[in-house]
Amino acid sequence: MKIGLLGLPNSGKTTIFNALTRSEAEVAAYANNKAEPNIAVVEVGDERVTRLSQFYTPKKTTYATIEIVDFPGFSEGSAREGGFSSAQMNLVRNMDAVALVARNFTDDLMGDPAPFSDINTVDTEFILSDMILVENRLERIEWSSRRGKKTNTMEMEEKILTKIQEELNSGRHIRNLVLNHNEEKLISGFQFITQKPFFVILNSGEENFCQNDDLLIQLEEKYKVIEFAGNFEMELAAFSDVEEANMFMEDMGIAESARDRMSRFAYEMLGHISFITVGSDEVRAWTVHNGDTAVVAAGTIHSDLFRGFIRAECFSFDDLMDCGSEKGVRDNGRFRLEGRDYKVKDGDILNIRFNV
Ligand SMILES: Nc1nc2c(ncn2[C@@H]2O[C@H](COP(=O)(O)OP(=O)(O)OP(=O)(O)O)[C@@H](O)[C@H]2O)c(=O)[nH]1
Ligand SMILES: [Mg+2]
Repeated sequence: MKIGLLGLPNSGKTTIFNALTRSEAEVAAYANNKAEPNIAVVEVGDERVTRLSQFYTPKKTTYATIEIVDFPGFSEGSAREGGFSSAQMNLVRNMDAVALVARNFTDDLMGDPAPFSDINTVDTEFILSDMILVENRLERIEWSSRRGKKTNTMEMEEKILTKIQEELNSGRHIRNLVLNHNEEKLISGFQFITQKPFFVILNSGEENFCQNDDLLIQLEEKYKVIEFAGNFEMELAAFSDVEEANMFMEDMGIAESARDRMSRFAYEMLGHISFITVGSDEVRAWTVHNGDTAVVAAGTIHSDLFRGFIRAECFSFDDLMDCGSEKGVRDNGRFRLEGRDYKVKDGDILNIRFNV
């Protein structure tokens, strides 16, 4: 899963990137907006994987991962030519979800925070960038049409793009349109930004963190929101003494690291769940969509397991903890054989039987 951090210059994107990834990318007021994005892969903290690793003592333990991409400031004009480069724009379009970082701290240079209008500025820019794609494509279809080269597919594309154009013109995201499977397929190549899962990271200062109930309620009427104390959490992430860091975190009223909160939030938002494979070689977490079947889950491990799927041997993490051993799981009748259409649940431990 790839999550892109986007927002106005100096909203604290790089600060949050550092807090999430324990990196030390340069944080600076008015850093160069032509800068390359920072990219890092973070492990999704998962207590179950940690416990299973202690249980099976495998050679290797692999947590699920999320890729975080920290983009340069996205402000008025970023969507147009001369703003974000086409390489940067393509990278944005390649994200699975977009996190809009909004400044909620007072800054000497930027003054008092204005998260609503900041979000609006960036959001308008997202809409504009999708509009540009739609218009370009519609123009090309029109061009083909004039030369008598308009295909049936183009005709269908034109219909759906016109619908999308209306939605964008009214300031709404493509995500809100109800599209059928065919329409989804026709437009998937565009990778529209406003079609992606989208949430706001409210980047609060140390002085006002956790005191923004009214603001959060207002924001949550329109957006999914998670609050971070970016600067504070970046400093915490750099602590080598975990206990000391935990003490500071507690004082601030933060229950979990920024990375753990973000992972949980993103999984819930994107409807992702984890299943786990265990053994003496490796204990490993895998990510699938809630509702995915056993055969799809098998396919995330390897295409051979998808092709040759026979059945899934299955029990849950809780079953194992309750019964104390795999034998205990069997003796208590909790060991299951599931077919290809079984809907995988969060925390399932699967062993795929296959034959190719
Ligand atoms: N007080 C306070 N300052 C912060 C916080 N987060 C970031 N800053 C400051 O804001 C400035 C910009 O932070 P960055 O993280 O570089 O912001 P950015 O969004 O990555 O900026 P660009 O990459 O230039 O768009 C720096 O001076 C930070 O120290 C915060 O939570 N509280
Ligand atoms: Mg930055």
